[in-house]
Amino acid sequence: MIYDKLSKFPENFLWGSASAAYQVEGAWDEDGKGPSVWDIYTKIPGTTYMGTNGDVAVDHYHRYKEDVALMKEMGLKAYRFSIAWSRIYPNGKGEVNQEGLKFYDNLINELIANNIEPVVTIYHWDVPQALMDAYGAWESREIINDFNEYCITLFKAFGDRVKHWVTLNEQNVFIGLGYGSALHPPGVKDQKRLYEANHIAFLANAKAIQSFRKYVPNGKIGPSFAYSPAYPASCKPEDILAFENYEELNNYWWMDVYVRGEYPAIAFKYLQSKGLAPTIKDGDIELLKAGTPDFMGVNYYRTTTVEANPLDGVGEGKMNTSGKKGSTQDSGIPGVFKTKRNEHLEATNWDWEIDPEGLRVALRRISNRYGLPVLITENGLGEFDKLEENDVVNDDYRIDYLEAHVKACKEAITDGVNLIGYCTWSFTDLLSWLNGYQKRYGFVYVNKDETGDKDLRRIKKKSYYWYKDIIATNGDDL
Ligand code: BGP
Repeated sequence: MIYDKLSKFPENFLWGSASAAYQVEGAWDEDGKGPSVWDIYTKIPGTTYMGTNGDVAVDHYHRYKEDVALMKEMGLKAYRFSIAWSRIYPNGKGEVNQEGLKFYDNLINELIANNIEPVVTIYHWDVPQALMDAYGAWESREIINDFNEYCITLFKAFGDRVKHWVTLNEQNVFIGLGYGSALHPPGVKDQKRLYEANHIAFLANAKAIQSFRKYVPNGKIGPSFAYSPAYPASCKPEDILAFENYEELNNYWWMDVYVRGEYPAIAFKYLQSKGLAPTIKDGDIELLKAGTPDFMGVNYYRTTTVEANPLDGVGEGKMNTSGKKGSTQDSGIPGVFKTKRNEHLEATNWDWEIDPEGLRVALRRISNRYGLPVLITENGLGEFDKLEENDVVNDDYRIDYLEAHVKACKEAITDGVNLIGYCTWSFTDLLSWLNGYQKRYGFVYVNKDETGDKDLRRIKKKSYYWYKDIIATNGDDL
C-alpha cells in the first residue's frame, strides 16, 4: 500500500542500539570469567579475518561508563546488550562468579540512572567452553537445565529492573554456521547434528521462557531471529516453489516452533525423508507449546532471492568475509532452492543486498502469521569507514541506509504492525565475528583495527547526530 500520510511512532517507542558481550567487552579472562567457545575458536588459525578475536574487543568492560555517557548524550532510549554466560558461570554451571554479576549490575544501574532502558540478551553465541568439553554444549539435552539455571540466576538478579529480555540471539545462525557450514564453533559440517542441536536449543528456549513467567511475571521475553525474508527470482512457478521451500525450511522452521510449538509439516516431512529430522521425545511438544514468547525479536539486514535448483544443482557457496565486493558465491540445497543475486537491489561491500522494503515485508509476514508484537533487535550497515582529519567520520551511506529502514518501520506501523522498538546494530564499532574490525556498524567510531595497536578512543560519526535527531523528534519528520 502507498499511503499519503503515515502513522506516528508510538510515544514509548524503544529507540535503541545493540551489541553483544564478545564483540565489545574484552576482559576475556578478567575477574573470574571462564573461557567461552569463541575465546578458544578464534585462536585456531584460519577461523577469523586476519586472526582477529575479542580478547580486548573495544574494551567496553572497562569503558562502559564512557559508552553510556555517549548514549545519554544521544538521547538513546534503550540499549540491548548480552551477558556472557561464562562471566556468570565460569564452568557453565555450579558456582556463580559474583564479580561477573556485579559488572552487569553496574551496567544496568548506570543505564537506568541515565534514563536508558536495558534490554538483556541472555545468550549471544558464547557458550562456556566447559560445557562444550563436558557434553558438546547444544548437542546434549543436559544443556537445557544448565541454561535454565543460568537464566534463573539472571532473572533473580536483574528481573526487578530489566523488563525486556531476549533468550537466544539468532539460533538459526549460531546453529547453522556452527553445525552446517563449520564457520562458527564447534566448526562441524553435519546436517543431522545441526537439526538435533537446533531442537535442543528450542527446548532450552522454551524452558527458559517458562521460568521467566515465574520469576519476572511483569516482563516481556522473546528470541531474536535472523530473518532474511525470501523473494522468488521470477514468476516462473518453479521459482515460486523454491521460494516457498526457502521460507518453510529457513524461516518458518524457526519462527513456527517459537510461536506455535510445531514444526512446519511439509519441511518436517522433507527432512524426515532425508533422515535429518530431529528426534522428538515425549513431552517435547508440550514444553515447546508451554514456553512461547511475548514478542518476536527480529534481526534484519537483507532479503534473499531464490530460484529453482535441480537435484544436481548448487550446494554450499562461499561467504564474503573480506569486503571484496562480488566474492560471495551462490549457495543452495539441490532439489530445494538456490540463491540468486537480486539485480534490483544495490549491495554492500560484503554483498549484503540493501532492501528497506524487505524489512516492511518481514514485519508484515510476522504480524500476519503470528499476530505478535515485534521488536527489531538489530538492523544496520556494515561498511568501511574513513577517519578523516580532526576526528570526523562522514558516514552518509549509513544515514541513508538507516533512514530508509526507519521509514519502512513507519510504513509497517501504518500497515498495522505492532512494532515496539528499533535497535540499530550497533552503538559503538565492534568486532564482527568473522570479518574483523574493518566492517564497522557503529554511530561511534572506535579507533581500533586488525593490528590492535590503536588507542580505542571514541569518535562520534555523522550518523550519531542523525539518530539523535530521529529520537528527539520520535521519527516525525520522516
Ligand atoms: C548478526 C549478529 C551480530 C552481528 C551482526 C552483523 O548476525 O547477531 O552479532 O555480528 O549480525 O554481522 P557481521 O558482524 O557478520 O557483519
